[in-house]
Formats: sequence, C-alpha cells, structure tokens
Amino acid sequence: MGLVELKQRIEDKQARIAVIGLGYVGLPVAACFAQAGFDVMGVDIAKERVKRINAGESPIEGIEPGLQDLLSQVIGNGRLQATIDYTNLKDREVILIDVETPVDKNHQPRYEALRACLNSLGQVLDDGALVIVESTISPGTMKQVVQPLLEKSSGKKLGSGFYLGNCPERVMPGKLLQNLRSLSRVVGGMTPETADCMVSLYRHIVEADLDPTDCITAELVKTVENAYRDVQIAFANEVALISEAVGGDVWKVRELVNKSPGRNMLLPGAGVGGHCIPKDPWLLASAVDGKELRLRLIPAARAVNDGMPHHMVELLKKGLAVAGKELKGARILVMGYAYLENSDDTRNSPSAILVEELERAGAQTVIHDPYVEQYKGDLLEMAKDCDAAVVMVKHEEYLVSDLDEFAPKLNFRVLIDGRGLYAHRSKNDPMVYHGIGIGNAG
Ligand code: SAJ
Repeated sequence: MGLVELKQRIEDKQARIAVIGLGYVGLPVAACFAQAGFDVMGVDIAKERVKRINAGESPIEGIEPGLQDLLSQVIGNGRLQATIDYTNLKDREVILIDVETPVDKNHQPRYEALRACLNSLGQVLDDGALVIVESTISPGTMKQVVQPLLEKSSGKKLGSGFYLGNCPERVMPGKLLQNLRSLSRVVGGMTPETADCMVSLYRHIVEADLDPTDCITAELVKTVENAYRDVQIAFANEVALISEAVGGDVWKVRELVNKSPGRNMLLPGAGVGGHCIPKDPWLLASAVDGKELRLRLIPAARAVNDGMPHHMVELLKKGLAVAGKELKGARILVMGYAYLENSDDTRNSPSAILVEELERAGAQTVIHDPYVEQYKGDLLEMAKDCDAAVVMVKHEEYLVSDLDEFAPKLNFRVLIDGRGLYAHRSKNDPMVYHGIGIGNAG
C-alpha cells in the first residue's frame, strides 16, 4: 500500500494500528487511538502485564487521571487488545514503538529492547506499513540503526516496502493522558510525505500543534529540550553552591534574579532524578561520539546535578559535627525517596544515591516517603531515635508538617534541607539547620 492510500485509511480510521511496548507511554497511546475509533493491537514482552491489560486493569503505577476508565472502556468494546505474540502484527498498517531506550553507566545508549523489537517486527511486517519510533533516541538513530535493522529483518526497502518516522513523546507521570492530548508533538518523517501521513494519524489524538519535520530534527528536539532543562537545573545548583560558600541565600537570590527580564533561574536541589532528564542529555551527547566535537557544557551539567546528593552528605556531616556526632553509627531520617514531589516514581531517585553513600559510611537510614508504598509511615514516629533528618523531596506533606513539632523528636536537632522547604520558616527550636544554598553551612 502507498502512503496516499494509507493516509486515507488513517483519516477514515480504518488503518489497523499496533503499539509495541505497553509502558507509561505506549499504553496511554494505545488507549487513546482505540478511543478515537481505531482497531489497536498492543504488544509487550511481559506476559503478566498483557494479562492485566486484557483484563482491563492498568499496570501503570501511581495516580493517572482517566487512564483506568479509558482502558476499561477500550478493552470492554474490543478496540484495544494486548498480546505477547508478534505474529498478531501481520495485518498492522501503522506500528508505534514505545520500548525503553536507557543509557548505561558509561552514558552509552542501550538499544537492546529497540533492536529486539525491530528484529521481531521485521519478520511479520506488512507491505507498505508505517513504523513510527516514539521512544527517545540519540540523534541519527533512525538512519543508522532503525532503517538498516528493519530493512535487514524484513527484507523490504524503506520507501517502498515500509515507511519510517520518529515522533517523540512529551508525557509525564501523573499527567500521561493530559500531556498526550494537550502537548504539541514534533512529527519527524524520513520523507515529507511520511511526516504528512503521520500528522493525519496524530491529529486523531493530539489537540495541540503537530509540527512536521524530518527525523534528525525530531531526534534533536526531544533530547535537546531535556538537556536544556538539565543545564538550567545545573546552573541553579552551582549558584546554590556559590551562595553557600559566600554566605548568601540562593532562594532570595533566585527570586530577585528572576525579576530581571528574560531570567528564569530554576530551583536548586538535592539532585535530579526521573526517567528523562538524567538520560536524555547523554542520548544527545552520544550523537557526536567519534566525531571531532568534544562537548563540555552538557557533560558538566550532568556532573553538577549528579553531585548534589553527595553535597547533601557533606552538609549532613557538618550538621552532625555541630552535635558532636559523625556519620558512622548515626541514624538518619531520609525524608522523600521519589524523584519528584507528590509522586511515587522512584526512577533514578537522588535519595537512592544518598542512602547508598550514608550506609557505605556506616550510618543507618530510616526512609520516609508518603507516596512510596514501602516507605509510608508516621513521620513523627519515624523521627524518634534519629540523630538528624535530611529533606530530599518537597512532598506536600513536608510543606505543611510543623517543624517545631517534628524537630524535638530527633536525638539532635539537625536538619539538612535539600529543597529549601524550611529555609525561611521560623525555627524557634535551637535547630542546626544546613540547607542547599544557605550560607550558614559554614
Ligand atoms: N528538578 C530540580 N530543579 C528544578 C526542576 C526539577 O532539581 O527546577 C529536579 C526534580 O526534583 C527531579 C528532576 O529534576 O528530580 C526532574 O524533574 P522534572 O520537573 O524535569 O520532571 P520530569 O523528569 O518528569 O521531566 C518531565 C520531562 N518531560 C518529558 O520528558 C516528556 C521534561 O521535559 C519536562 O520539562 C518536565 O517533565 C516538566 O516540565 O514537568
């Protein structure tokens, strides 16, 4: 089938769609196209996940407004079904790929899941099918990895046997459906006609701008927008370190800097976690591996942000020293384990780095997080017998908790504040307070 005919079938909602990878991106995407009226086949390697989805049960952790109801609806009316078997994709005309694309400890992209998916898909790919990679990939991956791999596994040629595009997602845990529908999408096609056909497809589920372009631009936009945020956060963190060193207050500095036109200094903090920001700068940087270009800013920003949990340990050592304690043998209350406030998502959590370093130094840790199942509990109770508290996440519960009620529960009133939660709160109690960006750290 040619692109003109496929575009018509897409416009008429006749095109049969597949989504490979039913995680926090793929599942909402599959459900949205099914809700729009398409016949959608979801594929995942996890049998248990497929079973739960076919039972109309969302396997996505955390609160995702509308997702469970939507899934029940589209499983109930048969528009969406899930499978582990790629042979069920033989009749699919549009295939979206939403598999993981992590980076390893050497910051190199790990495309095992993507390669496996393309190999399996190639065996069953229908003539003239449109394959769209939604996963975040290093610029150049469509041309250097996806196209040759799919041509090899399918025995077909790009442009005649199949068509290729890259349409990165901009979802965020807690707002999966909302972001999917309301955020603009960059629609990269290997040819302008492919991008045009992709716009017709996404128009069915995206209310915002759809920006047609080529694949290298789509690959660059996604990784650049997250590297940009990482550099912005690193700047705020470095200003916090300067403020500490010179006796300033970074929160006041930030507030006044941002009064200057065109400034928007982000928030310094105890670290940068999550599924996107720590990874995507490395996907961008790896695009120039082996080329003459040596990057300095993007890797440096990553180093600054990765250094923040370690800086929290340094602040804690100083705080404990005032109380005549050292890390070894101390019992530390870690407040917050999720990577983001009011979330249960712990992927790449800075708290994990902090806990590992504290325990390596011989400290005991008591972890509290009102959202993460295994760390839920009574904060005041958990504070008892702890020598100090370290705030890692600005969960709503901590914003409202009464410091003066909480501090006396600790053996030593040492509070290390990684998110500026208590920087300007009255601390009547003789508190040893060391906060990110507050100059009294001494
Ligand atoms: N963080 C700071 N200071 C800040 C902002 C964030 O330290 O000023 C930390 C957070 O505590 C967290 C990490 O950075 O540990 C990431 O926070 P985030 O607000 O960037 O949230 P993410 O990781 O969910 O980022 C997502 C991204 N969305 C997608 O990739 C589709 C990102 O592009 C968005 O900008 C971000 O959501 C958003 O704006 O909400």
